Amino acid sequence: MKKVRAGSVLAVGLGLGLGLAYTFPPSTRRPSTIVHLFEWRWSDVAQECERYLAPGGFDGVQISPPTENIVVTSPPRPWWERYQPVSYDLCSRSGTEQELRDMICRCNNVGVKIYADVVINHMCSAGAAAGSRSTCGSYFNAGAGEFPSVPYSACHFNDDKCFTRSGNIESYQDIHQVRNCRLVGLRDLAHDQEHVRGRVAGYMNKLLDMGVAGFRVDASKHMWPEDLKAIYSRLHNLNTTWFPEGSRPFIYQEVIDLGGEPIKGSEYFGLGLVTEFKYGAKLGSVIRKLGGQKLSDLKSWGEDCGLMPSEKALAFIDNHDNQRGHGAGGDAIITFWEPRMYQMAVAFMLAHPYGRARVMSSYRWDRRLVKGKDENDWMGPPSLPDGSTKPVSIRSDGSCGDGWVCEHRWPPIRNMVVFRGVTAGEPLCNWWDNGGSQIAFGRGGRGFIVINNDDCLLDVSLQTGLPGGTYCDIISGQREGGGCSGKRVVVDDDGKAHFTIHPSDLLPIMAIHTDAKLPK
Ligand code: QV4
Ligand code: CA
Repeated sequence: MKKVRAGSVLAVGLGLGLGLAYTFPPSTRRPSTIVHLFEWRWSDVAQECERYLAPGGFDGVQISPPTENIVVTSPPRPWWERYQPVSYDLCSRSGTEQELRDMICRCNNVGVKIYADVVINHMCSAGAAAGSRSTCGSYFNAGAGEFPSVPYSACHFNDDKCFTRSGNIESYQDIHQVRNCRLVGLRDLAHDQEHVRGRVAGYMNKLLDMGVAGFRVDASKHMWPEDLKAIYSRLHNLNTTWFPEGSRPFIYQEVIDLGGEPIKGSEYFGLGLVTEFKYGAKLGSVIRKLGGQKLSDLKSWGEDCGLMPSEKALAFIDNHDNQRGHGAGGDAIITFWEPRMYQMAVAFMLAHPYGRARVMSSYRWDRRLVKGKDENDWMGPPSLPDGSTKPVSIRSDGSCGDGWVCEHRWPPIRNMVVFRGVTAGEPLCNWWDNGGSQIAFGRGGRGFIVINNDDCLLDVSLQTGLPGGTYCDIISGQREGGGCSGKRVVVDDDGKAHFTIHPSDLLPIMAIHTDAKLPK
């Protein structure tokens, strides 16, 4: 069961970088935001749950694929080797099975759920040389379809169902190729077979029994919905050490659907949530003002402007693929490399009621753009000379060092996660815009945000819907003790307040909520 989190003092001093201890507001909110701790080691995830994510009101962590994968040496140890399983043994660059088990236990004990990224559509590349260059040392012979540690053999793959010359997916317009042929040469499993369904469900059930609360299902587009349904139907309920009797796994499925293909995300709605890639692509293009788009166009944000139904959507600004040009969204996607626009996009996502929100937490790499393509898009996590992943270091101001970006620790993003929890369930209201790129909206009587993405001053009195009082702006600072470390906003008794945002402000955003209200 989720333990009630009292307000906690964040010992790492996230305040103004002055080493001030930051006190999260009392847990009067419903945690709802997932953070993808991409490539983090299990021991670091466990510490982050205890020291930061629990007091910060995060709902859960998406962890990188925990299964044994091929060790790729050329290029040297790319991040994507983890999307090439060679067994379902639980040892990877993030740690051993015991470390995984320990982390799941520690995170659940403080009420932070774990969602595992599971790669179940395929095994490793058919072109991989036979051997035991794998993270646990298991032998495999991909060319022959032999993965004895599972076990899988040649008959457990779709070779007899794929009719393209290369054996790979050659056209996304052919739904049979997309499901039955190899995604970039990866051995494609035959999920219509009892043995394969049993092994996949067995792997997922082992994680559930360890305490995992759900899954990000990789490459879902490449599996038939009826096969996934058969597999999901075998999944255990969540572990009752931490979850109510009969709780079911929370599933969100990676299906890239920007339109233009016969396979639609809606085919998977009956099975769980679906990643809404249009979210980051469209919001990014609006914030970049591509084609004259402006923030006031977002008044109809949601199903009315072509997104999938909110209750089915896993919303995100960027993910581990498209932040490096691998997934969908192209140049519209905004990432940590452009922090001002990125925080505007994340703040909007966390303030808006649409979907289940996931925040990316990345690492820096030596990006080398040549004709718009990043030659180093393969680079793996910060690592030591022996190839092992570096621990995540936390600086005195609460930020991360050693190449870890920790967007989830950037104060405006951290504070907007709290905003999302405080306003959970509250409807969007009091929308205002200037017809350009200055907008504002409230969330019931609990929160209000103002964004200025125009090149001119925003200086306006607005109806916030909030109770009268003095509030701390949680973008320029936060409530600390009896005061505000950033701007203050006075809401008068009829809910109106005056907002001034200069286009040159560090972040042209202001946000207030009832947990950031000063005592009378
Ligand atoms: C190369 C050639 C192939 C050839 C093959 C032969 O490109 O044409 O057949 O060799 O062996 C890596 C390399 C890729 C290589 C492949 C196999 O980048 O060049 O193929 O390995 O050796 C990640 C990376 C891929 C990576 C893959 C496996 O993005 O670059 O491929 O891991 O290591 C579609 C899908 C969507 C998918 C997205 C990337 O619909 O589901 O493409 N997204 C998910 C994950 C993503 C992951 C995979 C799926 C595969 O988010 O991270 O791909 O698990 O849109
Ligand atoms: Ca497939």
